[in-house]
Amino acid sequence: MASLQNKLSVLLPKSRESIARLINEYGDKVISQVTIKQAYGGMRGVKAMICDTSLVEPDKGLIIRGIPILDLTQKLPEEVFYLLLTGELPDASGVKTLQNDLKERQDVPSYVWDVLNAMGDDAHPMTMLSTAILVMQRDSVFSNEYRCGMSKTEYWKPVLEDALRIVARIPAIAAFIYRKRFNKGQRIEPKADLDWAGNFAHMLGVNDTTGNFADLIRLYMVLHCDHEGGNVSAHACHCVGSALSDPFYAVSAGLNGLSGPLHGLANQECLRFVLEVREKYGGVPAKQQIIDFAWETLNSGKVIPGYGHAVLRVTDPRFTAFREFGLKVCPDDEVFQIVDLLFQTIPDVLKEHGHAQNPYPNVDAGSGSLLHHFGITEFDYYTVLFGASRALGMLSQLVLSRGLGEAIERPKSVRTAWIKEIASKL
Ligand code: AMX
Repeated sequence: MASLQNKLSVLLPKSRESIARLINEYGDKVISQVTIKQAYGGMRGVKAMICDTSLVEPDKGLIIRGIPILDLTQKLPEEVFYLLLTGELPDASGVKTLQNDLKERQDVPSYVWDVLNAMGDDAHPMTMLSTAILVMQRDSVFSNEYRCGMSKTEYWKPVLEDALRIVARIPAIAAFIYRKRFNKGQRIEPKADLDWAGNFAHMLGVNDTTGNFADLIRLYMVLHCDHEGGNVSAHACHCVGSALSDPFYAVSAGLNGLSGPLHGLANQECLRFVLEVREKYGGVPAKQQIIDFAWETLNSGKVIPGYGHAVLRVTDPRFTAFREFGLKVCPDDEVFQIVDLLFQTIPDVLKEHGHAQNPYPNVDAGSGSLLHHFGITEFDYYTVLFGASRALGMLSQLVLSRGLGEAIERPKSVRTAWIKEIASKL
């Protein structure tokens, strides 16, 4: 099977031509409208950007290149990376070629360790991850080749090269951040015979002889890899990349967006909530106690972490995948049992409360309990795992954006006075 580079060399020119024809023929047709509420409300639902890697359907959840995420849970993250980029799952030789491509690029420059070592003991792990990616910008192949001059149709090639370098190195960087920031000991070298996420699990240094932890990291990396183009991290990466800032700048920007508590940082809040329940009731509470605790939380004006979503209106299939993993691997774990009890009770509480448009769990409701089961109890680290996975989606979107020749982003902003004037005339 063709390498990613060869496959995209065939696919991208064809896609570019068909998009040029589409714009030529239908460029003036209207696909969306914007209301005043949307302009102030985070542009929810406004259709004004392109993302071919994945789609989030309110009643189905994440669909990657036409395949529902629950049909991809047995795949390796590198297979899903290939799928995101090309629209096809690789065969065995395609996976091997990609794994070799990543292994050739996995050595992290020593200055990255120096920079991370120089960061304070209180640096947030996400700041460390974003900094590590950004500091490697000096070696960007895209920036270098752009300086030397190249055709616009060739941009995607060095962008793909930078993307492969980031993907190849991110497990070692993320694992180092865990070990350094939480005093877990020396950095662990990767093994030659392991897959990308298997190596990630190995370098984290979790003591597990069953192989279940490596499977959890593989699953985690698949489930968080992409979620359309409009979420904060994907959009930040896309916007920065549209200025032809190289992938190191763009992914670092995306990771900074992921660090917000309404986005990727939410997963650490979820586990905190579950542990609060355990602490309060000295273990797994009765159903009625959980319901009472949920009402106490809501009545004090707080949200129930892990529930609700801006787009989804059903149980997030990624939560379902984590729950199934937990039921198989750690059904007797108290923390997992509380997650399961919350799943059985919170949707009805939120429906009765009547505020949340989606009373069902999102991806963050369950993932922390599984990491906790394997001894990764430092919640501040969880978003780094999310970020390592989301880099696959951000980079796929970036390579395709350059391959399709997308323009620099420049939507028109308007003043409140202008909106008031328009509104007064309606
Ligand atoms: N608990 C209590 N109230 C909730 C709620 C929850 N889990 N989810 C939504 N609501 C409330 C909102 O606060 C809002 O209240 P208001 O009318 O008083 O302002 C109302 O319901 C309507 O909100 P919405 O349209 O249903 O949600 P949204 O699109 O504005 O926000 C989200 C989506 C995820 C930020 C919100 O559901 C939330 O805060 N959930 C808890 C935090 C969380 O789990 N975040 C993870 C998101 C996934 C991710 O990106 N990682």
